[in-house]
Amino acid sequence: MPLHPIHSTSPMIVVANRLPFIISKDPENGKLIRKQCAGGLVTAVAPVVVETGGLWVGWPGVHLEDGIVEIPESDPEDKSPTAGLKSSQVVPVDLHKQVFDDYYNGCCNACFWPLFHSMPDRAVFQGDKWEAYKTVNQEFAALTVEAVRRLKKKSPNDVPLIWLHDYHLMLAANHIRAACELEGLEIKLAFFLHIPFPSWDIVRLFPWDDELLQGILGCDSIGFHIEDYCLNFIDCCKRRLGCRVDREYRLVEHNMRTVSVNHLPISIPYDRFVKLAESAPVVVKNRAKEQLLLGVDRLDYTKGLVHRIKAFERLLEKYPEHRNNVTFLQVAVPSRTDVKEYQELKEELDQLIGSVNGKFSTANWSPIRYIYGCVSQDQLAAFYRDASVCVVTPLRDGMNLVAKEFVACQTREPGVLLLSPFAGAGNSMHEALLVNPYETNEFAEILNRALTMPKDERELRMRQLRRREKHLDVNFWLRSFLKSVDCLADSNRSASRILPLVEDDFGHYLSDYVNESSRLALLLDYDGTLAPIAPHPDLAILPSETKKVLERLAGMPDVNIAIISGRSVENVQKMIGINGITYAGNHGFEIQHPDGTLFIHPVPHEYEVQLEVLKQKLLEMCQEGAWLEDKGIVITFHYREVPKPKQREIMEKVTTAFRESGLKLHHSHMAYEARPPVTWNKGRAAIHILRTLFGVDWSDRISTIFAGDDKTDEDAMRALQGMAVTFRVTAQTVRTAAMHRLPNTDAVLAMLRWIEKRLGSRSPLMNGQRSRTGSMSMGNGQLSRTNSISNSMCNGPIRKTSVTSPPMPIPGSPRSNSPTPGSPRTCGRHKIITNMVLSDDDYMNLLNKKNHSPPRSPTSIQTRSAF
Ligand code: ADQ
Repeated sequence: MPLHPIHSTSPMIVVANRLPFIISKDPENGKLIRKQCAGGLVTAVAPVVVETGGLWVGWPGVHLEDGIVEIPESDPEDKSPTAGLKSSQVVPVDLHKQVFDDYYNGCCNACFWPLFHSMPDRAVFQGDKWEAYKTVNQEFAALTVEAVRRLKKKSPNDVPLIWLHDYHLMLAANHIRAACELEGLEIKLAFFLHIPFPSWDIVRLFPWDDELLQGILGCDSIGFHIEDYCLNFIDCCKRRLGCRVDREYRLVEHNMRTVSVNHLPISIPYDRFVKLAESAPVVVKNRAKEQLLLGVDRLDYTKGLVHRIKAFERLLEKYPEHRNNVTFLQVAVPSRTDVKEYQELKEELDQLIGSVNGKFSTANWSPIRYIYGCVSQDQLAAFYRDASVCVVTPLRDGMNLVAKEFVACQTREPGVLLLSPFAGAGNSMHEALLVNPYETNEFAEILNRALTMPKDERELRMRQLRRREKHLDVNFWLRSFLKSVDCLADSNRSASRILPLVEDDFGHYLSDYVNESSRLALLLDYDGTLAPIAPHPDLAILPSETKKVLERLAGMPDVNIAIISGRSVENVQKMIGINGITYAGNHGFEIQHPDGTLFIHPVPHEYEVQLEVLKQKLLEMCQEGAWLEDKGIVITFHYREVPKPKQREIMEKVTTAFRESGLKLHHSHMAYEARPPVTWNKGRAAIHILRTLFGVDWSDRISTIFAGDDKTDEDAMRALQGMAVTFRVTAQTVRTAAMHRLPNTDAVLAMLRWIEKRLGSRSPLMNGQRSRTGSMSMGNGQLSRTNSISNSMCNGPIRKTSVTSPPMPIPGSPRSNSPTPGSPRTCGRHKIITNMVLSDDDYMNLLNKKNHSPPRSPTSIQTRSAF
């Protein structure tokens, strides 16, 4: 138990890959027994779980053929920190052997371990292993929710604190959160990473980085060892996910929640190590003048063992006076011994040690003593106590506890700590001699310096190191963690929240891109972007304030607004009701320009026939609140209002109807949609609109902003990548190609207001007339045709048109019947252009033009407000 017990105000559920002890079968009677494993984490955290009546969820360390029936109670003689943990407080996660192997070895060890240690060449990215990782995380999550239910049943008023540990469980949080929200179970969710969190340059190599980051963001509070890792994480959230962040207060906004990111340097049970060192018998019998260099590591390629032995070899070459007088004792714990890479590392190390020993050994002295195995805590403490120099030189390490254990055990003649700056510990243990393990010569020099350091300097350095580690021990770490999640019994902490997004905040996103002289194209989705989502499309009303700002913007010179919606063009126009802007309906299949030009993308005749059949079938299914929205060439079947228990049945029926009619089913917000089977979407429609309005070189001259909330908007975000600033309005865990995320429609309004203010000095257009549409330099014949029919037409309200497009052949169909391209048709007061589809070459050329690039996310440190 810690000397000063730490009280948590919440019962704690620890979720880690491993249980805090190892379960194995007693070879004599076949009964399950607990074996201790006394790491720092277990020592610090297990007492809190015991004290708060919490639970520990984890894998027991063995696959038991007949499944785990019951976790054994601890031995009455057990004095370890987990002794008080009753079997009823342990939730074992029993996983299928193959799935576990894919998750643990295939994903955690073969991918995350090297990647997070900034060794991407060693990382293996495999989709099936990632799937196994997801499955196992879900399994852990399900058992954690079960644990929450158990605690809630016992004491309904408690809010359990769930603490997820390490890179094995980066996706569990959102599953836990979703299940608990559904059942109304209040919880606190925290995560701690024991390894480094690398920079964006490394994280972006992981093919599913967005899922990973959003998985971690499922927690309320995230902990890393050092500040650098916190800033790396925040940077990734900003650059990969487009989240709002506050670097100064270490906050990230995601799904309308503020997630706090804390640097919590882990440490050791300092006093326990001091006691061990004071009582441990001498195990290394040195000669009077002999000095002991010590290395203690898991045998892992991140620990820099090969580099260390090479530096020692260089020391003996350069400073022969150390021969016969200095011994290097390397203790290496076997680790991941079934993995080829680790077997190869062991072979390399064996050979290197053999070669150095062969080169320098004498009859009475060998330069390197090598223990490949675990040593007892007593023995370890004695090594630490009696070593002259401890060499802690990982190539990369989250923290490294060995450095701290050595310092704690230095109870006699003070030694020297050599520390790599690439270990988290290098960040705070300033009095250690820092050494870059990659610089063999320099390394040898520093080894020599450590071995010859005068006593007064050693004393001074060690005293400072010990003072700090005593104060910042593992209990301090635990207290800091509990404080960061507002669960420390004897302390108050006012949680920080990211300030709500306000108008001025858009300066960070847009001020480099939009200024008073910009020609601005504003491309906006309607539902969920301008108007809040409602139970029925007719109820999704444009807020009056948004309408007013849009009207004023539409009246400004050099501002063009286009609304690109999944509604029919007539309907979206009716919902918005502003003149002088472009309306694109049916995901851009119909585009109505303010000058009256109506573009309708041609659709195959077969599609129209199939659609008619499907329509009839779907109409028959319009029961129990389901209804069909007929938008012409697109139809949408809504089932939002269908009672929950009936939804699955109706979804199956609809899916069958789509399959039978041969049409592709598109899923949107609680609805299914049939769309023409042509390569046209909001992205191509957006480019089409921009090209029509501004000419083929629009991206050189126009500042373009796109905002949308839906999956269909992603097509536009992708198409406009590098040519526009894009926003995804979402409060969900979604993958997006947008540069930034906005939480809701209010944020879109704030953006419009900011733009209005920015362009405020412009005078409004007279009579809503836009002269420039016709005066653009034209890219090709098609465009000049569009623009030649511009100003004189359709200034009044636009009439509903019932235009059917000419049949377009399905490629390969015997009914192929190409329409005559090029000639605009007239229908009422509207010109209808049917051949405005960009060729793929044109389209690619356009995408490749990036001269007029929108600004990338700023990376400078921000203060108060979040970016
Ligand atoms: P590890 O990579 O395991 O931990 P480290 O922090 O050095 O690295 O901890 C190793 C532990 O193993 C120490 O407590 C040490 O005493 C013990 N140990 C090493 N060799 C031993 C031996 N031969 N016999 C017995 N015990 C031995 C991960 C991260 C680290 C981070 C910790 C804690 O990689 O960076 O410091 O988690 O968060």
